[in-house]
Amino acid sequence: LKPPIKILVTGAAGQIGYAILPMIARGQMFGPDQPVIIHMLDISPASEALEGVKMELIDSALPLLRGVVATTDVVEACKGVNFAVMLAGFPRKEGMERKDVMSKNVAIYKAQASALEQHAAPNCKILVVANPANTNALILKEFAPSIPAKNITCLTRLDHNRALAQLSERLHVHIGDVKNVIIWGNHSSTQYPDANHAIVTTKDGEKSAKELVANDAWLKGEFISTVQQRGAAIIKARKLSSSLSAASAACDHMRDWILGTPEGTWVSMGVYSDGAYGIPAGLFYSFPVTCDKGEWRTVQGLTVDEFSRAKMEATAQELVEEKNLAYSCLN
Ligand code: NAX
Repeated sequence: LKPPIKILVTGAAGQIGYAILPMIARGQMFGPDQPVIIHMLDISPASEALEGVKMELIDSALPLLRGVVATTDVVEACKGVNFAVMLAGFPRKEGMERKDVMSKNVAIYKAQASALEQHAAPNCKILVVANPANTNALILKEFAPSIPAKNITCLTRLDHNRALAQLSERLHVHIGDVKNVIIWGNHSSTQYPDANHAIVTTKDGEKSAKELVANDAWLKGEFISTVQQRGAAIIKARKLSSSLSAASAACDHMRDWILGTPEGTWVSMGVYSDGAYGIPAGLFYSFPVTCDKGEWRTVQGLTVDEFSRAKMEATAQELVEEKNLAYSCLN
C-alpha cells in the first residue's frame, strides 16, 4: 500500500457528499492500493449532520480510510490536502436573481481559494463540482494565483457519461464499448454533447457511432437535448438533483486525471482554455482531454463542422456572460 493521501470534500454534509464519501473511502477514486485521509468541510448549520456522516464513515470499517476530519473551519479543512473536491455551493432559491446566487458563490469560492492557496499541499489538484461549476473554477483560479491553472478543473464528466449512456441505449451495446463522446463548453443547458467522433467497439472492431446510429436528426436533436436536460429530468423524477451519478462521475474524473486515461480513449473535463479550437482563452470550458501521470492534455486536431462550431460558440458565449456577471459581483 502507498502512503495515505489527504483529500478535502467541501459541502460534505450534502447529497453528493453522502454518495461520494464511501466511494472515496473504498478506493473508487484513487485505486484500491491508495489509503486516504478525508477532510470534510461544511458550514455551522450542517455541523451536526457532518458529525453524523463521520460516525457512519467510521462505522463502515473501511480498511483504506486512515482518518476523518469533520470541520467547519476552512483553514483546518484545507491543511495539507493533496486533492480537493468542491461540492459546496449556494443553491438558487425561489425569487432569487441570478446575480444574487452568483454573488453568494463568488464569495464562497473567493474565500476557499485563499485557504487552499495558503494551506493545501504543493501541487494540490482541485475538482469543482458545485454550480455554476465552470465559473466557480474561474473564481477559484483568480483568487489562488499561486496554484497552477492546470491543477484546477470542473466536472462535466456526468454529462459525458450521460452522452455515453444515450448512445449505449440507442445502439443496444454495453456502455463499456462506447467511448470518445465530447462535452464542449459549460456544465449547463447550453453544453454541446458531440457524438461525431464517438467510437463503438463491436465484434468486427471499432466503428463510428455516428455511422451505426445512422440518424443525423436524432444525433442533432434528441440526443443533444436529452443530455442537456437530463439533470432537470432527474429533479422532476426524484424531487432531488442527481447525486449518485454526480458522485460516480466525480470519481471517474479524478481517477482518470490521476491514474491516466486508457490508450485511445479521451474524456471530457472542464479546464482552463488556452484558445484551443478557437474558444476564448481564460474561460473554464469543457474539452476532450487525455490524461497521463496526473496531467491532462487537450485532444488536438479534431474536425469541427459548421453545426458543431455554432454550438461550441454559443456555450462559450454563455461562459463569457457568466464571467462578466461574476466579476460584477466582486465590485
Ligand atoms: P447540497 O445542497 O445537498 O449540498 C451542498 C452542501 O454545501 C450543503 O451541505 C451546504 O451546507 C454546503 N455548503 C454551503 N456553503 C458552504 C460553504 N461556504 N462551505 C462549506 N460548505 C458549504 O447539494 P448537492 O446536491 O450535494 O450538490 C452540490 C453541488 O453540485 C450543487 O452546487 C449542485 O448544483 C452541483 N452539481 C453539479 C453537477 C456537475 O455535473 N457539475 C451535477 C450535480 C450537481 O447538481
